[in-house]
Amino acid sequence: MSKEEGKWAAARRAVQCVRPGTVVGLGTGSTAIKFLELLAQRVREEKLDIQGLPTSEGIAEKAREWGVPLVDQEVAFGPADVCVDGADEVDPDGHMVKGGGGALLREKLVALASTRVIIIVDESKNVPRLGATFRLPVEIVPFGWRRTYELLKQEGLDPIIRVKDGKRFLTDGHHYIADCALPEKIKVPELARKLKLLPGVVETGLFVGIADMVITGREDGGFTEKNYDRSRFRD
Ligand code: A5P
Repeated sequence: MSKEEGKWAAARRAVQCVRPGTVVGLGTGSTAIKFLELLAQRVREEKLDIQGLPTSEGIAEKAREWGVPLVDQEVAFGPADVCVDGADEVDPDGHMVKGGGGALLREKLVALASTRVIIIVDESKNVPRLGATFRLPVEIVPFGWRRTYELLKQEGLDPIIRVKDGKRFLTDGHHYIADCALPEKIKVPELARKLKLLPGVVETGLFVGIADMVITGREDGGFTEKNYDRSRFRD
């Protein structure tokens, strides 16, 4: 029994939601990769006819390795019928922090090009407020990064430029990530909009009103599902 079992339980439920003849958004992270493994199994064993729309180079590579056909993005970018992805935090309104793996930009592009977004998490990801357990990843352009960093600092977000293997972490889009601390009392939709307006900010890991359903897998192998009406958050 572990978090891992919770992730598998959520992934098992999500893979049942995939229908033949559809395009499936493929999320990134340790939970989403479990979903991909199960999806690949269905492709192999049931000859399930789907095409994947990957959210990172890493997940695209795995999909190819496991025999899951991918959409040719030179021809079309989705739309995907369903996108299945993980999250770092989910609040009671279904808003999320994502980007722990650095794939937030592509994850948001694919989620917003999907008819239905299913989020798969273990119980540790459900939090009373965003920022309770995780910093908010903000993707910024390397050019002039110090200025963007200062602007984030002025917002009271205590940014830390992400470092991996002794070097500044680079996303698939060759950008930096500033991991930010979220103050206790924030209005999530307002902050998401405000951060997008800062020069140098490419995207934020705040996913507001994007999840249609959150599947939480439990350590005992069971799961719970919660549905959200995301039309409430469309401008
Ligand atoms: C990747 O950039 C992230 O948004 C992941 O979806 C998120 O970090 C969840 O990852 P795990 O499933 O590994 O916790």
